Amino acid sequence: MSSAQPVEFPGFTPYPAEFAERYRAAGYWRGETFGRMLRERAAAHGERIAIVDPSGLSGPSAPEGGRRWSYAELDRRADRMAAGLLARGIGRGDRVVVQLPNTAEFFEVVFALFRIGALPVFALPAHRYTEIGYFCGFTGAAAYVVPAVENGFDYRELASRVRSENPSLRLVLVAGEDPGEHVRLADVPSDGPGPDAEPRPEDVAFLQLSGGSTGVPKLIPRTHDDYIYSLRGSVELCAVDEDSVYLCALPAAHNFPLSSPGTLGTLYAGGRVVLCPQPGPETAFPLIEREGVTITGLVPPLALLWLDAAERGRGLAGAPRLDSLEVLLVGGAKFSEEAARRVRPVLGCMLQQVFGMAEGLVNYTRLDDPEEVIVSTQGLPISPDDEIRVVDDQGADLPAGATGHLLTRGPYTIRGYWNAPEHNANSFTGDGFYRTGDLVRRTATGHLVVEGRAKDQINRGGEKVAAEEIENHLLAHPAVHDAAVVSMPDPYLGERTCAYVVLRAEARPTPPKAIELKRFVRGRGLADFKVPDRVEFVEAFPATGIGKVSKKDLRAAIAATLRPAPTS
Ligand code: AMP
Ligand code: DBH
Repeated sequence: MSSAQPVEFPGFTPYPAEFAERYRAAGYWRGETFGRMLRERAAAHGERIAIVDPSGLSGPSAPEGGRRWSYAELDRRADRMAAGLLARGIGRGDRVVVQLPNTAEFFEVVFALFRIGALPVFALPAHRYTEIGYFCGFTGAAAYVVPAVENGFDYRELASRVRSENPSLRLVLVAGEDPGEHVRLADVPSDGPGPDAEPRPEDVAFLQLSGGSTGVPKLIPRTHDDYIYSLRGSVELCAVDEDSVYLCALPAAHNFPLSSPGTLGTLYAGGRVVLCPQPGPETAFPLIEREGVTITGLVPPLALLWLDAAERGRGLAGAPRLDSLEVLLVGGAKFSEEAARRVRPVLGCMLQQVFGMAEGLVNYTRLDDPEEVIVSTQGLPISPDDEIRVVDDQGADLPAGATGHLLTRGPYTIRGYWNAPEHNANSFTGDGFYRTGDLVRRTATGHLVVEGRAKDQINRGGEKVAAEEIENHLLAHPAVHDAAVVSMPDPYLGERTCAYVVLRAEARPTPPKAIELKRFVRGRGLADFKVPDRVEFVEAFPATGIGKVSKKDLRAAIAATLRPAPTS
């Protein structure tokens, strides 16, 4: 098989040639691709288990304890799936929206697409009509892969609706026994010919999603070269090797469990991935014991749940033993120092904080950092060539210790969102630094501490909500004149969403109830985590000096409302 001719991928901002050369010369980009990576692992590890899937998607014939695919089997399945997809007209450069739960099929499909050079678009199981319709429309997706029914939601119906509205969508594949009017994923694999050319390492391998801060989610093009470098770096810093067993408890498509070091990092290292169908301790703990899990990653609210459950279970007869667990990664949102200190004594493993973003840059505390550093910072970048700038509002560089805007550029950080010239003008500096929207401070050792956020986003325990997106949905309600969505403090999730609403004059005599507005937003077919947690009606918004809505004042107002009244 030859390396393919370049395929035009309009809308992609490549790394400038001098940077690409530098990253290759430094040995970061080694010309690897995901397709070849799996082939090489299958040659090296053959019968070793790559993926354990304890879930029920596999039907009644599933062996006890679920399915176990060796590297050789995953490799073979990816080939057969690739051939089947090709036969059904999915080709190089095509976009395929993949919305699968934590099941083995996710990897079969994704590696098949990597081999073809088709691009997975990594949707989350929580996404609904609004998001999926947008992904399919904006990317001109050729196919959409879903489970049948998961957590009571029928994805086949969603697929039918999205398909009827998107002429580009030629194929809907259903991972389940009853595909409805669509095609059963299990009927796709074939022994036909594979792709006649391999994707190139510098090609875009997939589109990841941005948590975003604007009305429209942005798509993040990641190349084989750059992403595999971030895997290699992560694997080294998290000490993942052939003996590692990674529990994927968060949704597999999210960048954190995918790559930090995540499932793909673990497969890169020749280790074993155990898929956890639900992230709660009642499901995860028994799996940790049974499968000898050594490493996993959690967002802070889940880490708190695990800590509490482990504390309750300690010493109880029959409580699952977590002795095999060596490293717990926590990231996605700020992990409080207080909770961080509990990890080692309660779970008996190392804590590794991770501060990352789907756009690229990932920071880890090092396993040999002093305890104080591990509990109080969000780590150091993966690469010596991750350029970090902390700047003030005017863009002037700040010294260590000062809090400012984090800008970054490096060997695995994108140079632009896909097909978004206007956003790119705001999100990147002229010389290619990504404006993360995070407010950070550097310690004397260079460790980053996340101090806050400048971007207009609510971080709901790791699930990101773009204020503008929800405001737009509220504005579509006939009674709503204006809306401003802000974060409110929450002991469990860190932040929740509060929507401030100004009603139209004509709606004031019979104002809608808060619940009605929430229902309205949910009814627009939005991921559940984006529905406002609280709605407050006001006559007008507080204004800043130049007359913009002062979200700072709104945040202060809701925080004051929620604060318990002083007792003295
Ligand atoms: P996303 O753009 O959805 O990939 O989310 C990335 C964002 O999550 C970062 O820019 C931060 O705002 C936030 N984030 C990720 N990890 C951490 C962490 N360990 N501490 C604080 N914020 C984090
Ligand atoms: O929140 C994130 O997006 C995130 C957190 C930790 C991430 O993308 C990552 C690690 O790679």
